[in-house]
Amino acid sequence: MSSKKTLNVGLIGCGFMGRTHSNAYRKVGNFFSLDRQPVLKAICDFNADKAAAFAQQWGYESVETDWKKLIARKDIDLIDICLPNNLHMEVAVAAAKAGKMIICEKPIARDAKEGLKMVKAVEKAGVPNLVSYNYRRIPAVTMAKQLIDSGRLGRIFHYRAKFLQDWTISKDLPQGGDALWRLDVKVAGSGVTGDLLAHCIDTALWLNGGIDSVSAMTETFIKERKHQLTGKVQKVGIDDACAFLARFKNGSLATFESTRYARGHKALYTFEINGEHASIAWDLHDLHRLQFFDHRDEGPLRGWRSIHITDGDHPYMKNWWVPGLAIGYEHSFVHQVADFIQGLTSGQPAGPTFREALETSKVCDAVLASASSGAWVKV
Ligand code: SOE
Repeated sequence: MSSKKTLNVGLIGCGFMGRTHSNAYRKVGNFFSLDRQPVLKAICDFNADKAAAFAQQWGYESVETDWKKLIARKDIDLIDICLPNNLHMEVAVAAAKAGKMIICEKPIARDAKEGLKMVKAVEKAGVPNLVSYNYRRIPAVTMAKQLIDSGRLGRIFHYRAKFLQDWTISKDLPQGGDALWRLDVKVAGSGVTGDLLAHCIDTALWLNGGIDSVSAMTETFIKERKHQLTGKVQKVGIDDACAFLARFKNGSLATFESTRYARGHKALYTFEINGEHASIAWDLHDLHRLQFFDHRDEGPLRGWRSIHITDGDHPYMKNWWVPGLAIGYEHSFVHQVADFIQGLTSGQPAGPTFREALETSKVCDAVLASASSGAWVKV
């Protein structure tokens, strides 16, 4: 048995994200040297059968069906919120008041107004907090951050990002309920803007600094869908697709695009950044590669390099296998937990904290405001 201090986790929500986070808590101590060991103390879900099956599958010690009871438990250090967006604020504010550390799934909340309440609650309570924008922690993306921060690209002129999916094209797909809450505006807050573009915006703010203003357009292609919970055909309130132009505070120009109607694309997140000296490009479908072009490699052999980010001197990689062996999507969540725990130890909190993630929600709000007014909107 390990003599390390424990980090007792109470996770709420047994969906897809509950699985990615649970996997991360289980694996992190095997691969990273940390001074705290996560313990899967309790899983919480409104549905008792679902929670019991999840506890069995992932090795949780106990089950709760009421998140208020979970938060009240003295043996829980960290509340992990893997719930639909409409529940983030209430749960996070209560968890902060109870003095718990919090990891919350993205986006921080349905909008920046709710997000701000969460920021105030965690800052008042002084509890460690993090929003789960996992793509920052894919080694190739972290490497992009290191290259930019080291000045390798020089002045940045352009930022281009896309997140494409195709899973909501069928008009027969209902909205609302279990796995489909992302289609219900009351629950999700928005469609692709808060769900997918939020990832692109988080990465962009991290890599390229703040966004000054945006000009956006959105579309809802299927106007009515049956609601899974009420059984009634109801108006669809989410944005199915969104594209926007942005001006960054550093003077660079950007385009962002997201849709759930790009037939053939399941989760294609890509970005490209063009600087004075060099450009970089990344693609989630080839996530362990970073494309890099350096103008200073002059001569007939100049060209784009495809760097396999799998060596011991690449971010996070020395913790995994031997050089050259790739890792995947789930590892970004393991890195997130490792960084969170290292942040507790060092006193330098891992980001994005709630306050940092609020910036992404402010941009999403500005994008939606611009799409509805047709005007440029300051963030
Ligand atoms: C939506 O399909 C979704 O699961 C998002 O909610 C996630 O944040 C994204 O990483 C993958 O797609």
